[in-house]
Amino acid sequence: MSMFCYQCQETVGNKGCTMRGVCGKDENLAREQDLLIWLSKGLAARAVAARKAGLAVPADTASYLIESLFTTITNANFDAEAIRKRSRATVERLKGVALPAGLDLPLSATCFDSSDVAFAALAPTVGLLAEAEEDIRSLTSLSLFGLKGLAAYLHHAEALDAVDEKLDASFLEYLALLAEPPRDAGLLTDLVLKIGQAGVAGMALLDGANTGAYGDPEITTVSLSAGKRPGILVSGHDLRDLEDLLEESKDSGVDIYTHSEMLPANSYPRLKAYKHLVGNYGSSWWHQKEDFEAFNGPILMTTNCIVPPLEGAAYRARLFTTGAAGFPSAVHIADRPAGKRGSGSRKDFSAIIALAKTCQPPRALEQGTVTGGFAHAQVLALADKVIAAVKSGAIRKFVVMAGCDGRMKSREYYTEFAKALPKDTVILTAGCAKYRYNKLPLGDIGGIPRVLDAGQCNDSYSLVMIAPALQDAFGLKDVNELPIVYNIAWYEQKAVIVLLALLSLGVKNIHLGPSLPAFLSPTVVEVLVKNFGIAGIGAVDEDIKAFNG
Ligand code: SF4
Ligand code: SF3
Repeated sequence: MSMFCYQCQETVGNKGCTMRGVCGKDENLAREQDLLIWLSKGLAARAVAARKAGLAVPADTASYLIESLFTTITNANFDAEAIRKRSRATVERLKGVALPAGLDLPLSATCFDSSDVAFAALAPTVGLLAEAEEDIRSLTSLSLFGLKGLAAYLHHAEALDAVDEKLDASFLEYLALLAEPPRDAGLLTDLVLKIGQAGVAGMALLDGANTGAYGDPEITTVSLSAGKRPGILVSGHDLRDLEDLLEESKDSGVDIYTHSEMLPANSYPRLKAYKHLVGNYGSSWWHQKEDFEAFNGPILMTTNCIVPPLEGAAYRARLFTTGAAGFPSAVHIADRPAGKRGSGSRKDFSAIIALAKTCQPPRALEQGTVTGGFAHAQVLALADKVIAAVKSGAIRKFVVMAGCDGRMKSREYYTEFAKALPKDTVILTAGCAKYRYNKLPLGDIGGIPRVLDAGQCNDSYSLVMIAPALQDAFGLKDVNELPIVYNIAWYEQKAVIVLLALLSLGVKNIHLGPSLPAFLSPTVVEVLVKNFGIAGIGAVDEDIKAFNG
């Protein structure tokens, strides 16, 4: 075994990637990530200890660690050198946090040697398997992966100037705990639920940041066809990167298209006001080899999910990354100078715009439109209509089918499931899972589309908000009495924090697929089944019957 990673749904045999990741991560990158995570826990532990002792800690410590964790989520960053650089910077930060002598700290909090020799000796010893006891490893992995998802939300919020110091302090505290976790399943289960609560707060913070900056998403018909001008394709989740690019390219004669998780950007009033944001191109992340090849112009990856391009792929030279995303052969666009949104501080995307002008327009992949913009404000604006439809029996059930898409054949289940749902059912979705059914002709119920797309996985908060609003409207005591069922598709760690957030809110009987996470030990699964009614997925027709039972 030259590496071990089991953080995503595509892990080999639903056990673990031990030679090379299905995602394309090799053993070298896996070790660099293990080391960065280990040092990050150490820096968190040191910072928490220093604060307890009343000593100063650099104000940007949480922000720095949030970006470090985000960098290690599945398909975000394949640049081992960039990760190594970050590990070195973490060691420098460790040295910069003074502590009173005699404190008993974990080794990761006192690692002051960032030489290649020291790192080479450490890296193979600090991965997930360093924890030998299966249930402890399962609970600490669940906590770590939840924190990675939370880090993504907090990082996006911070890009829009939304920071919650209390939440940052909780993030540091929980990460610090993982540096030397308590060997007690009860305490670790509490930690998991606390991370879920922080997840709700983090999602709320990001929701406020997105809607504050760009307005509440509104019902929008998004074109899927290709125009005649050269284009730039923007993928990932970072809205401020998209805004910077839109602003800088507005008079360039180049069109901007969204890809995968950037599709919901088309529904924000202040983003769709840019006339050269012309629509969405292609499908979810794992189709990018075909989509990017056909696009002809430059592609900007603002976050996950990157599929490593093959050596000879023509689009390789057109691939750019920025922020937490990275790929060794791609040009990485540097961070913007410090400065709030609106201050004129922007990333410099001129190289991408210049390249686009030399490229052919995109080749048309499809025609038609999709409709989005059903975040909480828009759904609640339709509340009277929705409630009347439920009361009249026109809508009998809502099915939350949020989450991720992925390449596994077993995910065809979600297309078949959406097709087989009774016609009086409405799908609430968020995340790239939607691409399994958002282009199907599923129709509407009295003008309410049968697929209500709340946005990115980052917008899952909308789904969290809609349930209590309906609960109030129907005067129900328990959110679990609502005609809402949950059939969630997961792939990477942002889906983990969404799951923990839902559990912390008391949502029960969530179905999770296409497979249960490999990092859940049989005992942890047993606890989740007993306390929360968590289940996997089965055959489409049986699941439809069970959901409607
Ligand atoms: Fe394997 Fe997923 Fe880890 Fe990649 S991220 S190495 S596919 S478990
Ligand atoms: Fe998708 Fe990667 Fe999770 Fe944002 S883009 S939902 S998988």
